Amino acid sequence: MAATGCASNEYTRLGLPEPITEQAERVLMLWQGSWVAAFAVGVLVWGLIIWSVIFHRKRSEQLPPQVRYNLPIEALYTVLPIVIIAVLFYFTARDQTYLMETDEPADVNVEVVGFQWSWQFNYLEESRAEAVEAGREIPTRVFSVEGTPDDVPTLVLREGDVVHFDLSSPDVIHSFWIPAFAFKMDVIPGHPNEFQVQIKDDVVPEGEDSATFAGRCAELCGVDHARMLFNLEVMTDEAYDAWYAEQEAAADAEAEQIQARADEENLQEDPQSTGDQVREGDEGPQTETAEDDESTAEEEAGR
Ligand SMILES: [Cu+2]
Repeated sequence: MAATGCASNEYTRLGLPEPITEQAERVLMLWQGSWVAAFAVGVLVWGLIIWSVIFHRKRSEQLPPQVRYNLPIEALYTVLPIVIIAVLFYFTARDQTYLMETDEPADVNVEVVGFQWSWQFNYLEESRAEAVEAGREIPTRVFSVEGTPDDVPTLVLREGDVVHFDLSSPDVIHSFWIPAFAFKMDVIPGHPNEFQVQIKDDVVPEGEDSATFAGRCAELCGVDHARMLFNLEVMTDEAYDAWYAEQEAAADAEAEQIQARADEENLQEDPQSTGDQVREGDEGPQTETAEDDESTAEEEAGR
């Protein structure tokens, strides 16, 4: 079973989806290893039961010798489960440490914002930890992909990339889950979570630009929880570069537009303030002096 496990087909994966990250590969090994261990224990127990049933059936009316307190057997009953649990614990702890590692320099940093009820993927120049280390409070955002329950967002990643995820939520606890990662992590307001994956090299089928996978929220977070879906699109080098450049250009264009609009509003504001002065002047020479004094007083109080 362990040998066929390496072939990784639908049956040997024992219910897990095909892994698309190195980390998911490790999760699959742990999953299969646990089943092999459980199956071995099962075979032993079933074997002993069958052996007892066949070779120690009731043969006469005579009561068999009554024994109790067989010390070696009692010790075995205690020691064996401890050994089994210790082995499972060792591999679980070892793999958990590996899955939570974030030391490797990432090719891309994505901030995942889970909100009621969709997702926002912010592509960053650096991870949150790197920004804090460099003395900046928040990392610089390159562009952003935001979805709604009706228009599910697509997280785009590149084959072979090390991807760093920073998770955050503005409202309640969500859970960021991509089944093909064999991994999910809670998205908790006020508690920054992070993890990294290495996307495998052979995710996109030969001759195609990308492969699409499902993503969802795995934490009941409110009435529209079931609509918190998203897609993961893993692209080839070329397709990803083109997509990334397009997003960057769109973000730049939008920023320019916002800047232009802000400039326009500033220009409009100036004549407005002149208008106020004109109106004050219209009210007559007596009140003008009084109001001028008042406004000077207000200004000083404001300072
Ligand atoms: Cu949610």
